[in-house]
Amino acid sequence: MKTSIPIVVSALLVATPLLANEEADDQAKARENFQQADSDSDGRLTPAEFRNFIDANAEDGLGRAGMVRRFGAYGTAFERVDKNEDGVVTALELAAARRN
Ligand SMILES: [Ca+2]
Ligand SMILES: [Ca+2]
Repeated sequence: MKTSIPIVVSALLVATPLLANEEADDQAKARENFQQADSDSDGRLTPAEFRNFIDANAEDGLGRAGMVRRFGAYGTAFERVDKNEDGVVTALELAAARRN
């Protein structure tokens, strides 16, 4: 029964896209973009890292990122997301901003 685990895994991979809604898909992309933009991997985005994050999200057509990029409104977007005004943006702050 060596093959039973790979079969279960591939069945899950096939089923997942049917179960996932578009929003969950976007969130997964945004999470991936966050990790890539977070160049020092400290889980927080500096304004420079945030800019890369927005650009990546804009490429993927996520949320308002395209608009932020078009208008070069990175600073405004950063300030809006950085609720505790500590100069870095966490995944939690981004999640909170998405709900608004
Ligand atoms: Ca960082
Ligand atoms: Ca913050």
